[in-house]
Amino acid sequence: MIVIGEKINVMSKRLGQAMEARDPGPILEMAKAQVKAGANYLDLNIGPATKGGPELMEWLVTTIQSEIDIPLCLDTTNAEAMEAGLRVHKGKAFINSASGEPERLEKMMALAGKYKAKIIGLCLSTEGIPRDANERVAVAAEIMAKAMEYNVPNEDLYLDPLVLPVAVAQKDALEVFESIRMFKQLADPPPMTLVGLSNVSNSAPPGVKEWLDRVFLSMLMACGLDAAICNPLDAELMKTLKTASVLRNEVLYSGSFLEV
Ligand code: THG
Repeated sequence: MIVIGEKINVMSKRLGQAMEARDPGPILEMAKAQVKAGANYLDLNIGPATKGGPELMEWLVTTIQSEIDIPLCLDTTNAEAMEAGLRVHKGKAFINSASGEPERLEKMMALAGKYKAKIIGLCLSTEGIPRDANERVAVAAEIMAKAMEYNVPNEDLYLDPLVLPVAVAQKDALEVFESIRMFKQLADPPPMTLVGLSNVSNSAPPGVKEWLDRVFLSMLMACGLDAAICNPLDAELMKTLKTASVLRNEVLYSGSFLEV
């Protein structure tokens, strides 16, 4: 199970300001905290970054990788910013993300082929947000076809069903479980699966949101989920993940598995 730390985000007031000021301090501090807590990758979310996106992404990638040896998940819809980050990235990056939207799909998949990166395929199209598992699978199939065109192997393609907040789309969680199961049936070897976990608890109050994230993660892991963009600083979430990994026979059981 792959953990991608979500906390370096332009929407965060403190880190958004640090990005704008090119102040490495708060960003490196958050990067190190997430790695210490067990993140395998760090998501760098700069949003659409219409102004100065390439410079910002290049600065973030080099700043973090000059101090910490960890691969990154470059989270932007700006293809120029994506390539600027990939050009300086050490190791195998995640492109976050392609979608069913034709221009974004073409550009991002071309970058995945060129840089041998992993890529997230988000189930979102020009038709909008998919309503159920079938609509998600339809978008996923288009993304898989494009991946094949650019020689991106299924082991590097992470299909994301697009998680919606339970507060606004309660029935949708069931469609997300079904999507994960269906994605795994689409090809052999199967594509990988990923979610943005905390989307589910968006706008939920503190004390509730952590439980939504933890229980949702364990249910998704029962469906075969391979990776999550999530908050590794929630120690209980990380224990949930570890326990589910034992039950999936991926981590060896011992009476002290939660301590190591
Ligand atoms: N799929 C993919 N990428 C993604 C997402 C996804 N990237 C962005 C997002 N979704 C995942 N990352 C975050 C990062 C931070 C927070 C949530 C998701 C976060 N949320 C606060 C909360 O929930 O309380 C604040 C939210 C708010 O501003 O209201 O910090 O789905 N591929």
